[in-house]
Amino acid sequence: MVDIDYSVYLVTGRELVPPGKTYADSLEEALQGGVTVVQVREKTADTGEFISIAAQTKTICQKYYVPLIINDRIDVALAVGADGVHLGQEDMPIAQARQLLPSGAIIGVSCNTREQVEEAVKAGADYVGIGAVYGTQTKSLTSPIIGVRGVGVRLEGLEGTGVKAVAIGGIKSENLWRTLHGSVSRNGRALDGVAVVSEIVASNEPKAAAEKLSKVFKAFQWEQ
Ligand code: TZP
Ligand code: MG
Repeated sequence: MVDIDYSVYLVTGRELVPPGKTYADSLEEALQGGVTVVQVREKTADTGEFISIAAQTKTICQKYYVPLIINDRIDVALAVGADGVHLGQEDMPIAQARQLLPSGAIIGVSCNTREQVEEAVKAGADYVGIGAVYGTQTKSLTSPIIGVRGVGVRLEGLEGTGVKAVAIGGIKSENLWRTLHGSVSRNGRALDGVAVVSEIVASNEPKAAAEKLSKVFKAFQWEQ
């Protein structure tokens, strides 16, 4: 199986796309700027709409050889032949999702606590989404904000495993450097990527926004 590059992980938010830009244009510009994974997150669409947005997203992602992940919905992932799913703590357990998805499918899990990270590892997740790191306008949070040190503590739960980690929640190019540095665990485990919604989607220049994130991430990796 190919190694996934999680470095600049875009989570969609169609309602945040600025007026005058379409969802498809915004997404394509973001991919041109260096987004490496796309997750379609749809909290308001009905199933039919969700499938059609996911299918449209897949067509665009394929042009850039970027994997497509579907938030919450195994059925939507199967319907469009996505590369994987992202599950919340309240969604289907990983073991069941694995049984339904084709072999090699990517499964990611949202984790707020270190215990949740350890559970996700045991259950066979491919990656964890750790957060929220900072406050965010994009989602009304139901779990505590953990801060960069909090991310580091959760990364300790991944040491010695092949499970990847991205951080999410309020990440911007302005805070990316300190987010990456401040979250390295005591034993040197670092993030594999950062997931953002508004920093890219709400931008009038999604390409430049993605480029900035990508550049900072590459500089960080170079140092590791
Ligand atoms: N999960 C935790 S925070 C968040 C999600 C989906 C939203 C992050 O959005 P933004 O705009 O990057 O802060
Ligand atoms: Mg969910």
